[in-house]
Amino acid sequence: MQQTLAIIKPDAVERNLIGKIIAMIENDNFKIKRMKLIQMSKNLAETFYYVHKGKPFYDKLIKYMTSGDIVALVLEKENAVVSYRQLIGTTDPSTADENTIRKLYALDKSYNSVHGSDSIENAKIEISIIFDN
Ligand code: IDP
Ligand code: MG
Repeated sequence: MQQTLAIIKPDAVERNLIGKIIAMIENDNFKIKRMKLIQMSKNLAETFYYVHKGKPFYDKLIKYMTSGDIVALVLEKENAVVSYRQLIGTTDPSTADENTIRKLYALDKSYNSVHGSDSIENAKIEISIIFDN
């Protein structure tokens, strides 16, 4: 069984979408192995998004991810990393497939409601950043 890290981002928590998003995750047969609601510190957000440091959207991203509560989840399923990326859709909701979380709920490419790990290796790193702190 593979694991991936999911985050319900501040824009979605603020709009009371935790339940709807978790229902989509469970309906897609993921098992929730760990879950917590926190507000990310600047330090934690910078550690989590270190790969994006220097990109034009980096400062806005850190501000967004620390702006309110998030829900972090460790999800388990066969092929969890790819399967959850399919469930969330593309980064920009305007190009996301119908019935994906981002198509349904994301506001735009910046405030896109959810995070999902992009590889097995990054899933392990991200789970430890969020849950070993
Ligand atoms: P992903 O979340 O689909 O893996 P990444 O490229 O890893 O997308 O970017 C991380 C996050 O940074 C995105 O989810 C989004 O919140 C933000 N982001 C990415 N690209 C842009 C952009 O071009 N403009 C503004 N924000 C962006
Ligand atoms: Mg990414």
